[in-house]
Amino acid sequence: NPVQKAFDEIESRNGWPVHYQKLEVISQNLSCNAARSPSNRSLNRYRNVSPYDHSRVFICTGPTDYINANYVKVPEANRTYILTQGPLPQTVGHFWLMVWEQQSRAIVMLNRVVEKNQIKCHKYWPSVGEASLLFDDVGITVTHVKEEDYKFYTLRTFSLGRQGEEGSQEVLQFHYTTWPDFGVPESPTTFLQFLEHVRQSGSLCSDVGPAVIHCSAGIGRSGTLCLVDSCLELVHLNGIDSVDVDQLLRKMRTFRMGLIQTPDQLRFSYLAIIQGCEALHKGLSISSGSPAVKMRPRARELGRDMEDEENPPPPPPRVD
Ligand code: PTR
Ligand code: PTR
Repeated sequence: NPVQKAFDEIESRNGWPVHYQKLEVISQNLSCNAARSPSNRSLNRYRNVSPYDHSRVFICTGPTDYINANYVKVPEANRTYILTQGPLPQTVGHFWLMVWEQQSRAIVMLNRVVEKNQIKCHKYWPSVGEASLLFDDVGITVTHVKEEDYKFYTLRTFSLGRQGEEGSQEVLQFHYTTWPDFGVPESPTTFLQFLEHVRQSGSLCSDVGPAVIHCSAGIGRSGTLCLVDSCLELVHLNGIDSVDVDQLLRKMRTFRMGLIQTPDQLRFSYLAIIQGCEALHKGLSISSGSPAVKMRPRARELGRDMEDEENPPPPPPRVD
């Protein structure tokens, strides 16, 4: 298995920082003009994280055509993802309008609203039992339909509607609540269970609109998830020998800058790919067929997504 072989080789010489740095190249000559235009500047969460013009997602029927989001396309794996920053108070309407226009079936959120005592993302959805939220600037209404808690993530279902348009759209939000920024999940096992659940929902399939993947900047954690998912899909379609993890990451970085932010996130991607691969090889699903632990509704603490790292949820068990 070439991925395992590369992993062992890098691991044996403590080579992750150097290996990661060698990937950080290119793309500097791709323009980000829309992000820098005076009317759009306040729509970016971070000054150093901008969408490339060539792959940015346009909003077609809104007050602006701009959002800090890119398509990341991996046609050989039949995947197109939208990667975006965690919405700001002034971009929440734009965010939901993008989900509506793109007919996305799911939002995958990999950060918490508050991390290290700072707001990393505006809470853009209504809580359980709360009234629907109406975003006036875009005419979108978001209603909370249901919520299920798992040990390391929450799955919410929303219903979207738009003033003056027919019909409604059901959108799932898979919210992984235990992944620190610039860090990695405790083990690949729980992460693969999460990814398996996203995949089983059909939200990543090419017959529905692209899933919207975000964290705070929409590059580090989001990039990790997409790289692992695409590589495992390639393994499934063409076998492990067809997969060049580094090469695929380089390619994905031409769609959105900075995907995967640390050597350890890259190492974690390799680990998750290797573990998912072993399960596929045995004819199992990527998470070895072991389902995520579901919490009884009573066990849920209110406002968990507002919690910060002072009181993190219990760490996952180490299985590897
Ligand atoms: N200005 C921040 C920085 O470079 O530190 C931008 C940033 C923030 C980049 C978070 C990545 C971050 O992580 P993630 O993409 O996982 O939210
Ligand atoms: N927060 C990062 C930084 O400015 O250092 C964001 C970033 C990282 C931006 C890498 C671009 C990067 O380059 P590339 O994706 O082309 O390797």
